[in-house]
Amino acid sequence: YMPLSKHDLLCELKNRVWFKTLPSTEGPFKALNYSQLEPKDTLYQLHHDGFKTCAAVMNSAAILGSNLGEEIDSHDAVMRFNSAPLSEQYKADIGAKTTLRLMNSQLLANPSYNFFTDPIYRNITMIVWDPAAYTGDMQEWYENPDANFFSSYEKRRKMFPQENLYITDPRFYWELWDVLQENTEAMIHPNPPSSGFQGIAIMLSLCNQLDVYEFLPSERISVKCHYYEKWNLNPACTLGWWHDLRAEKYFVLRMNLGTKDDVTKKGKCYTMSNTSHKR
Ligand code: NCC
Repeated sequence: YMPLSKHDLLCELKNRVWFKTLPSTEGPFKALNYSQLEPKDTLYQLHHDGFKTCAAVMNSAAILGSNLGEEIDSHDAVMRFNSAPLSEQYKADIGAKTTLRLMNSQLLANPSYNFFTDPIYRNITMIVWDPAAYTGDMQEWYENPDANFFSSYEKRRKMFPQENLYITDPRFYWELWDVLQENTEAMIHPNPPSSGFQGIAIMLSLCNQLDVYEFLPSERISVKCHYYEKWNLNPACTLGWWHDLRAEKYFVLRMNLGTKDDVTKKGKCYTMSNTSHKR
């Protein structure tokens, strides 16, 4: 085990981890005619010029009191995660702009998230992922996803054909997992990386500069889980359990080109990607 330099870690992510959406011409998705159903443009056709500056904003409660809203909104593109709300009461700390939203499949499968009615899921690019087996059997996955989201996807695509809603090809996050494991001294859990870490990898393929907020916890770190849930107290939200967040966060810290002060005061890490890929 030889720790890589900042630059080499970033190169590993850029060269070995390729974000891709569902192969609509493979297995069950071919039979189901998903190529008719999926958005006309791929994610990289849609955002073909890439972005100069991007922000990825985690759902951590530690962002409360940060007053980073304006700074976050000043980026060309902002990625948010899962059900992260955008109401007026949080605006000063988290901003109001969303360009992309990365969601796990629970958001579509469980009606309590109001995926079909909540305006936070409108007029933005959305990507949904579901934990599939490492072996990558698409038929098995379609028949037995972790959360039953395929029917919601199909319904939503028919409802809003103009919308840009994508499903992640599981091979993407397993490639990311491989790179994470190879660059972590200990064995990590054999589960897909968290939405935040997946989002960082996606944004690095779209952005020249990426600022990540409250993935590396700031000095506002607490047992509170999300900025939008007062009584969800659980240190595992920040430190990890099902997802190996410690490995993910240490990886991001090792790529960080910003100052120590930005991490402690703002919970901010930054990376430069120079070449945004056109795929
Ligand atoms: O909590 P979650 O994560 O939605 O968070 C999105 C990203 O922010 C990071 N985070 C969050 C809170 C915190 N205190 N510190 C953080 O660093 C997370 O690590 C994550 O990268 C997920 O990754 O999809 C996850 O989703 C939730 C849950 O499904 C959704 O919030 C919808 O309710 C999972 N929690 C549970 O299933 C109970 C979580 O394990 C992973």
